[in-house]
Amino acid sequence: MQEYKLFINGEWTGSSSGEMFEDINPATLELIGKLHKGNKEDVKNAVDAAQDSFDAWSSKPAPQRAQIVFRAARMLEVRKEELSRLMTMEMGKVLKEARGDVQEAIDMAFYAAGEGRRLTGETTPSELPDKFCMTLRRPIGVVGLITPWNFPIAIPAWKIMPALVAGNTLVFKPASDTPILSIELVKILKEAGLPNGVLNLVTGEGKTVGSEIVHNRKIRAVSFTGSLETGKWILAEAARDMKKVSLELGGKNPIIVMDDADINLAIDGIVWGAFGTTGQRCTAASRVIVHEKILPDLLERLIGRTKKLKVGNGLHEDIDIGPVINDSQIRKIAKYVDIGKNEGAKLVLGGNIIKPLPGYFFEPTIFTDVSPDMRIAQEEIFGPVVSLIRVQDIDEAIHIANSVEYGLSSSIYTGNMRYAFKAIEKIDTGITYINASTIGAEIHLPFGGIKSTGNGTREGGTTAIEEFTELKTVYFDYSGKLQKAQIDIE
Ligand code: UN1
Repeated sequence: MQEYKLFINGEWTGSSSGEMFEDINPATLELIGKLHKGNKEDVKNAVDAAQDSFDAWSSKPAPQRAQIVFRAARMLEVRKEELSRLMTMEMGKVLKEARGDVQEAIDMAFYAAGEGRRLTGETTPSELPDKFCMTLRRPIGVVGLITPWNFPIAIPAWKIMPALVAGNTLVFKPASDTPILSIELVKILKEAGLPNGVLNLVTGEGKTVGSEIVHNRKIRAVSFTGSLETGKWILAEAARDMKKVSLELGGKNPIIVMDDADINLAIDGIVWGAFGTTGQRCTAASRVIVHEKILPDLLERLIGRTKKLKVGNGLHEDIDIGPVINDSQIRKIAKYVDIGKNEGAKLVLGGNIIKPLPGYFFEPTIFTDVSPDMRIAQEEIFGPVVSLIRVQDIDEAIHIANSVEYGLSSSIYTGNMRYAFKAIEKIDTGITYINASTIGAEIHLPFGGIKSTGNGTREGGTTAIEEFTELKTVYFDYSGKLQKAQIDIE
């Protein structure tokens, strides 16, 4: 059985606790690796290594830093198929989606590498003569990264690649359900020429490793993707040291289907949005808000289509839906199905754990007659469960779309431009799709949400660099005399 160590100051290092934890394939329950369980001491060592390497790394010209990321992108391309298979075994998502996940990391690496030759600031005229004004970007310092299991390589890449190009040094804690993909990513970056100490990886529990990352005073920023509960805790704790925090948290993403929509196209989007990645995306479509005129027809066709989906081990190319990540997640999904039934929603398909299979498999599940205030229509389930809500018109649809705590993604199916633009203007989410599902974000556009989904930051796009830099404003006075802004103006 392969054993995986921590990566501190360029060395694979055993954890100081000597303890280990196991990585299980959720489709077969087979053990796929043993990992060192890091603790606070290990994080401190990682932080010290990151701090010691900061000066040299941040002084290296950005295009040269980016060159290392570019080389890593090319290595990821070469290893795409192998990494995708490993991801399906470790995380469970079907092979086609795992390839997409690796591709997203490749895209982000190439994109971030390009930023090495931009990292742009602004120049603007001064209000005074012989004075030059500009802004420039500086790295933040030692940055802590905490990533989830649902995108085992894409989300680490969203954070690591731009953070490195921007000149930061990193302490990285991957999710304990999917650490191996992160370890492979770190190996690639090392091989691509990343100097020792610039990227350090500590596997282990949130309550020790994650907590030390959040509390260590030498860490100046924390980037976290995960649950709302943990996100709130991080924000509150990190505030004590005035750390910069960026959060990507949950979603309760709606698809609105209007009466003029192309129903088959909408069903394609619902099935993909609700059941793709077994519903384990923060962008998953967990609510479908349907115009009453087309609801019966849509429901019948949706049930028909969903029944055809094959659940099983995602390594087999004919499988549509892989397993749920672990035991506690599958129990949580089953609990929400009970909650929905007790609240009076009508379960029209699925609702059960699939028993004869050894792994954590759950039937794709559809509820109808869901009212917007039910818990299944409000809380993030993170599983293959979708709730249908009936509405009479566009205004009611948008009102219900907005009636949740989260604000990540949303979608509307319609041919009517008035409806489409209303949705763009009025839906309170960071992302809105027209005639496409709630998932499918591309890395060169900002990704993130409003309300309880985040704290105002965005990942990807030009905002990827903003997340990992601080601005400096520079006034360069070459007049040779004292000039006072505001006061010297006549
Ligand atoms: C997430 O669910 O955590 O748009 C990220 C998408 C993916 C990213 C999802 N490209 O669904």
